[in-house]
Amino acid sequence: MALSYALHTFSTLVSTSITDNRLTVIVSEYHQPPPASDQAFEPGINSLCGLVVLFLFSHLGRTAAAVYERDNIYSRLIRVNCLSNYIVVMLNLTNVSDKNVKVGSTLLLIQRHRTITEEYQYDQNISEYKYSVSDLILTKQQRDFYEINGYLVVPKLIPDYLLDRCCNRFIELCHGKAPQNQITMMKDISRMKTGDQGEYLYGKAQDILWDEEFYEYARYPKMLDYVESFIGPNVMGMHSMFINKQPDIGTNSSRHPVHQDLHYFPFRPANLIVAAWTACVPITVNNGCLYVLPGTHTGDLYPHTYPEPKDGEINKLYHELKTNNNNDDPKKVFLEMEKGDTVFFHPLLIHGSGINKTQGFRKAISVHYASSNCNYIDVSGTTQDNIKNEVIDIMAKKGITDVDYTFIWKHHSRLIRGVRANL
Ligand SMILES: O=C(O)CCC(=O)C(=O)O
Repeated sequence: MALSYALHTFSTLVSTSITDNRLTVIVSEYHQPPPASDQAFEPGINSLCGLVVLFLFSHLGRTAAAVYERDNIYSRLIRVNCLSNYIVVMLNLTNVSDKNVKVGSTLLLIQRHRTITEEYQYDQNISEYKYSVSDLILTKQQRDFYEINGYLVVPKLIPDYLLDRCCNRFIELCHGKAPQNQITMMKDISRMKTGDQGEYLYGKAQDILWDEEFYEYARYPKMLDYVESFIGPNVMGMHSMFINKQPDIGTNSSRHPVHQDLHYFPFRPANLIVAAWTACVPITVNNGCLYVLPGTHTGDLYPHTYPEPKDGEINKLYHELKTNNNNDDPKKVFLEMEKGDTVFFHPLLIHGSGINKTQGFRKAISVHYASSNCNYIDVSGTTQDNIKNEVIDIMAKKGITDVDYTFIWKHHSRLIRGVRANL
């Protein structure tokens, strides 16, 4: 059926709205007789008038809907799909007075509500998507941008109240007022020497997925819709942290040197892994925003090691790309973000963050998601050997010996959506 005709079929689209996972569509005045050339359409009735209200639940792209009928139209939902910038709703219409009389199938195209700004430029025509699996929630512009650049900023994705709860939980943890359970509290190397306490001492809370406050962030449905678009429906949280970048005391320890996250991960394929990183406060170049090198996700995983001491003090496990001459790279893009803005990025994307030159705390929260269809790999003898051995040594110092690297990952990870497969 020609789309133009399909659009014609419902002559008036009264309104559409999307809240969370619910799409409400109100259409009225179904009255167009079908064109004679359309063989698929068996009219039965020449003119129908009425009002159809659809409530589509769950995730767009999957069929799950309740259809409300009014007047003389009985409508049954056949399919809902996302196509480029449109939501496509396919209905089967029947005369309500005689449900056996088939009126016909109808395609309804609804311009997608743009929750995302349209400012992203994309100047390449992508014929085959490699770094994302579906357009469940992504517009074409967003998907193309991620494919080309390896990252995507979604403005205001996470609500303030949720981030405030995470910030409060971090402060409670800093003061021993919340159960630590699986969480590791990481101290800033420079602040350890000054005898600071609380928020001034702790730079990070790691492995936070089993804390119910932080978990609300990790499982936020709209964020998972984005994650699912990148890696598919079986979503595991593999690595998680709340990052508190303290004011730098002149040692540069607040920087995060340039690196690729895949260096840390003993699972593949890389394309089924994505990071989500959300600003909990306004983040600028001045307080040490993230920077990225667009397009580097299409390259290899490079060797990493600790930076030179001359570059300043460095926190534990903060490895740097060995061939680090990227600091003055003209392609470097600084991601200044508002509270709630979220950047998704590929694990091969080269990135880092700057020094906090302000007197405030730069706070962010992040989860690395992977498809549970990924597989663990043995990184022995690869460029990842050094990080594996270092993590195993840290565990041994805590009294946990005879465990392999994958055990540690299995222990901290959590299934968040879909089913658990290999990880
Ligand atoms: O939050 C930051 O400053 C850096 C985070 C980062 O680079 C990472 O988690 O890979």
